[in-house]
Amino acid sequence: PGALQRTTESKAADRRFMDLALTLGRRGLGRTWPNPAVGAVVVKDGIIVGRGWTQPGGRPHAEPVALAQAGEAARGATLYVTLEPCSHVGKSPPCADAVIAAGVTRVVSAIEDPNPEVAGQGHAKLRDAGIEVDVGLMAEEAARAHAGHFRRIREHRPHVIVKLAVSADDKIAASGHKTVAITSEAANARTHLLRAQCDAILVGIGTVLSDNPLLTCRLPGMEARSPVRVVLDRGLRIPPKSRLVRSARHTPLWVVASELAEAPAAAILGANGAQVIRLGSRPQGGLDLSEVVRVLTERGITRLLVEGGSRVASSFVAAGLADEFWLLRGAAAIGADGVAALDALPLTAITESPAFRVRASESLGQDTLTVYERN
Ligand code: AOF
Ligand code: ZN
Repeated sequence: PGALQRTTESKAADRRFMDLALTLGRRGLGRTWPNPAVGAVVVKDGIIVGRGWTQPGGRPHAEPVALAQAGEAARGATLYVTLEPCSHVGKSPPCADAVIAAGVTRVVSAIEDPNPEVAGQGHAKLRDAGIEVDVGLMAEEAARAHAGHFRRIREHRPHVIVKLAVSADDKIAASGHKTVAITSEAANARTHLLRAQCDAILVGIGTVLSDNPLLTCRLPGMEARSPVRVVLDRGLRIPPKSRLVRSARHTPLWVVASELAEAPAAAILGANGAQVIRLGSRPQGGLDLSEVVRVLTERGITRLLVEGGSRVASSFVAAGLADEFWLLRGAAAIGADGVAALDALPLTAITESPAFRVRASESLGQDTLTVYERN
């Protein structure tokens, strides 16, 4: 084959291996916080000799896992990695050093790590060691996969996904906030998968009082992948007998309250295994969302799922804190007396906003899922 055809073939191969690295990396979503979920593939003479992804809790990093699997075969091989290999001595030695020591001769890296401790120095270190380094392949996909890490570093807040299930006529409940089933099994399974891929899931106290939700991931075999549950509960009204509190020893529960909330209520929650996080109250009384996302970031949360109710969802949207909006629409209508989807805002604030675009659209049984993404 001619040189041109060879380059076309190797470009396609590079894409295929990076795509695999991205798929492997996504396995860690929701489990690696405060670290990003990175994927890595080691390829020698066109054959995959090592695969790795960031392990639960964020360590080991993806590269040493893939290199260990490759062993001696890493010598002269190419490493595909979804984020720049780290150059800093953190809780583990730098991945860049491990890549050099393993004898890798080419690194294909999707994107630079904005972490100021890395920020290009990982790539530089590899180049200084004589390794060929190509940066930028599938960068957009990688930025999406690492959105939580990027926002945490650059904006000091998590990547926020607001999820809302509405009826065919855009209502979330029957009149009087009576709960009705809106979406089917298939849609519920999809949202439980989303829960597993987020670090924390947040609801308002109103939702807890009306629905008594558990907020765990209940897909078979994935129960251990439930996110941290966060309740915005200024006055500590969460009932000690709620399903959330009763399961707090098993799956973490953080209750965000005002500094003015009563101490005995906090003590009871603490005795049940929940953690109470206290924030200063604003004069108008409500919790300040920018404070809420700040404490969650300090605690390491990079991907936050906001599941309602309509008051909480609309306040995240109004505060400009919604990065993705997952709209599940059921097949049945509730009627004009039902509760509108976004408390203070119409749905069109997102669905017709030039600030958002549709990233994906799929049918789930009778329901439809539309994912909006901030431009
Ligand atoms: C990599 N590969 O798989 C991940 C990276 O505290 P440490 O030592 O675990 O370092 C955390 C930082 O390392 C994190 O903020 C991010 O910049 C990077 N994550 N780097 O080379 C990986 N997860
Ligand atoms: Zn590393």
